[in-house]
Amino acid sequence: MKAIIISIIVAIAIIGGVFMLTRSGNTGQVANVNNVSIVDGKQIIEINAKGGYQPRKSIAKAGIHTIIRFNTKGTFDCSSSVRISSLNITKSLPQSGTTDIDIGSGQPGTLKGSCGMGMYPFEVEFQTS
Ligand SMILES: [Cu+2]
Repeated sequence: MKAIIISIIVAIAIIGGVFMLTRSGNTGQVANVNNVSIVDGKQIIEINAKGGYQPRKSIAKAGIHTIIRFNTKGTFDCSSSVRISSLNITKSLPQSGTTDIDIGSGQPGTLKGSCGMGMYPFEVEFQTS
């Protein structure tokens, strides 16, 4: 009887562990898939800025007028200062709110950005269909 109870407890612990692992894996994926949308012919890439950038990497379509929308919410760290050097863009974000950065039509390839000091990176991969 004791052995059965112990094996049930062990089984629950294993299932719980697997469940937590899959769940955290899924949330990461959802963030990557759902942050790019096309509204009125414009591509909008949403990135959360707080203690770094989430998602770190976005996949978008090349050749479409694109806006990167930064969301801040109580952001006091230096991720509130965004830099995309290849486009000569530096932008200060408010502590809370949304800030749209118009980057024109995305060129095929990877666009890299970071915080003002360069310690939090993010990138957008523009793919040709
Ligand atoms: Cu920084």
